[in-house]
Amino acid sequence: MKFFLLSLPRGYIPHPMAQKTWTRKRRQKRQREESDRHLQRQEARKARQLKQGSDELDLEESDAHLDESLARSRRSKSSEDEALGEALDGLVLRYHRSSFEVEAGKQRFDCRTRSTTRSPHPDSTLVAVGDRVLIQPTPEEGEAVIVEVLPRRNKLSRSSKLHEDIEQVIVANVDQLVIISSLAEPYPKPGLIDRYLVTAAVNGFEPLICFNKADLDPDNVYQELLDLYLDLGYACFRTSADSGEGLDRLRKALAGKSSVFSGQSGVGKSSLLNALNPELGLKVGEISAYNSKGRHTTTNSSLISFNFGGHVVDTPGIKELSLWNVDAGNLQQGFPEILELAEQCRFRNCSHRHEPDCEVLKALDEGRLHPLRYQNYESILESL
Ligand SMILES: Nc1nc2c(ncn2[C@@H]2O[C@H](COP(=O)(O)OP(=O)(O)OP(=O)(O)O)[C@@H](O)[C@H]2O)c(=O)[nH]1
Ligand SMILES: [Mg+2]
Ligand SMILES: [Zn+2]
Repeated sequence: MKFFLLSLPRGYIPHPMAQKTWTRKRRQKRQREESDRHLQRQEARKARQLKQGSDELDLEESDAHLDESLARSRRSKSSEDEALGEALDGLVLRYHRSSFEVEAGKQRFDCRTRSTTRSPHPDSTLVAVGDRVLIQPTPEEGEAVIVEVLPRRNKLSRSSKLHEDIEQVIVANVDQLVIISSLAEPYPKPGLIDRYLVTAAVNGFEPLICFNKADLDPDNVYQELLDLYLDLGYACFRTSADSGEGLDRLRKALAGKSSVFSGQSGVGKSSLLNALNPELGLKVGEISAYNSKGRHTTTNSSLISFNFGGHVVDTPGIKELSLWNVDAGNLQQGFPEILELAEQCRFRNCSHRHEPDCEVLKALDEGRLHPLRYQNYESILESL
């Protein structure tokens, strides 16, 4: 149709109906192109936002939020040539609205990044909580610029929901990953626990599993689940921020270490931290705030020092953990019992799903491998 119209002789006056169709089609095409351009702009903005910082990502990102963050980064860009003070070593405590709170010596600075900020990790979140950085103060009291991000010892990452190929670093440089689950409101999600265990094994964290809200499970309904992880050799805790059960033991495991608390929203991460160290006064969800949709009370990760030594990063609740850097080859590191059985499989690269002489499938059949763990292994493998 397009070619037909284009090849018409000059001066040809189309039939009014044909003219109408032609104009409508041109308008539709223009609208389509405009909407494509809008989508591309939105995607690019989201990608930039994701690379900036790792927080607030579980929350629905409104366009207003993205616009605000862009306006701020423009503002910091306009002053890129201002005089800067001497470089200081700093630790990133918090990310909030495109600005990083950094501790350097005894001082705290409100820091921004620049287009020239150097980083050894070009393909991941530019600055994450827990990062060691070099900052240079600006003439503005209490403000500084992050000039360099130092190499990360390890990192708790996941792939971004919006862009699977972007690494989102939730926290960097911690020793222990404390997987917080609750025995009720919400009920434990073993699938999520196993995803965390895989992340911990692949990224070199010591995993601790904490089952909170023990006061809501007086009959020990989940004892079998706790025993399952205990038998596998993981450090497990049954705690209650309300009654104080298990807190002494957990405090001992955290003292002097750097840890991160992570888990679903509403499981009691912030409540537990307040109970462990009452002066913290972290904001917690209102009583019975939990509902099946989850409520995000903590909206930004922050690094907090314990009064009994060591520090911890309290993080916003997550709904799911999309694994980063995990493939069929290293997945079994999070399933040590499967890794051990795999040594006796006929094939070295056995996936333990359909291969002949598979020791894992045999163990599953004979009840030597817990079906829940096999089910989670298989479902993670399928999701990779
Ligand atoms: N019964 C009982 N309730 C608890 C316990 N710990 C926390 N809660 C309640 O659970 C709700 C959520 O607690 P938060 O500490 O805000 O949970 P969170 O994991 O920090 O949640 P996000 O910040 O949204 O990720 C609050 O109403 C707490 O009072 C507990 O051990 N027992
Ligand atoms: Mg919280
Ligand atoms: Zn096998």
